[in-house]
Amino acid sequence: MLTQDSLRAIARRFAIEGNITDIKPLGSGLINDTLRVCTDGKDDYVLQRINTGIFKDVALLQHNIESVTAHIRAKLEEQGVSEVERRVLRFLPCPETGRSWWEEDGGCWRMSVLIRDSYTHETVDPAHSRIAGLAFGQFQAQLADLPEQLGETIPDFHNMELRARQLHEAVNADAAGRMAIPEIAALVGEMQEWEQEMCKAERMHREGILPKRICHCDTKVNNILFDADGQVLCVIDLDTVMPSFVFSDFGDFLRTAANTLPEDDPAADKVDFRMDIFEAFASGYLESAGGFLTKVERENLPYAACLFPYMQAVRFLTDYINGDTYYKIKYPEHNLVRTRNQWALFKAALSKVPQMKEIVERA
Ligand code: GN1
Ligand code: MG
Repeated sequence: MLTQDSLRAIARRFAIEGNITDIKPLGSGLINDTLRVCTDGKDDYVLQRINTGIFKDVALLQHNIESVTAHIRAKLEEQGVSEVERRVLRFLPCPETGRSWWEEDGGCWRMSVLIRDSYTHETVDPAHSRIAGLAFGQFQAQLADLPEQLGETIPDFHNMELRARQLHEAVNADAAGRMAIPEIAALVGEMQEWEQEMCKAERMHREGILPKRICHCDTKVNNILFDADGQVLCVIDLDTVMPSFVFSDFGDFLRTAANTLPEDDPAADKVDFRMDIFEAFASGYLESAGGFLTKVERENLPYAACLFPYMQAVRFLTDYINGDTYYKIKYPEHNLVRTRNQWALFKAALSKVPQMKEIVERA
């Protein structure tokens, strides 16, 4: 990381108000570096170093984010919603370039206003899951009439066929020599048994029976800001907002919220898939998204709940086999521990599909 002085110099490239009093780490993302810029003025700010190894087209990334936030802001204003500034992110321009990002020494930075008195949570109870379901369904509904075209900031991000192919490539290259570990070879084998079934979304899309819509694509629990009363303020972490199947948002929320443990907890034998969380989230989501979902989308929500633990297990294992080149890790086996956890979650979810189907039909 850079020194305070260089960070402050970067922060001052943006149109912030007040004097900077401190800059310190914020949040727990696995991709970008996120900092809180404290000031003596009205607002604090969030400064992020964009991971350009992963988000290769920053202009496209920021175009998406600017279109989405402007569209949501306009809708909220039109609806006369109070405290609009707390319900949608605001990115700051750099006066020198007029752009919403700053490039320096190979780094690419952006800045948004920190939403005061907001909280993120790593876990949720059923009541909050319902609220989150309403929020993500509403987010998709709000973006249904976005006039701009959004590009894919990471092409084929949630395309399971691509993720499966990347696993095969990692296995063949065996860059870190990890295929010699019996557990790894066994996990790869087990994952391949489910590959065809899990790739069914792409097949349905090719058959023309499954649309893409604008989705958030990273609906982890900790990407929602709540206020002190537990009401949803706004959805954050907009890097991956792009056209995708609605399964992305439904499945990725449950992947984090319905797991009895955090995604990197080593006690994989204690991982379970919480049906109370599923039921609450599905009821909220179907209430706000039910109006536009097709029959195929609706019927496949239980599949989505299995697909995301599966996809994440495949992605973590791929990264482990590649020698940990994508996700930030805190210790050498971190990606393997994550894989075991997500694989256990996938199996737990699979065993509950009949119950999930009943819940969706009833809702
Ligand atoms: C990454 O950076 P973060 O933690 O919000 C990843 C998601 C994964 C997640 C796993 C761009 O999100 O897709 O689900 O880690 N984002 C990207 O925790 O790959
Ligand atoms: Mg995040």
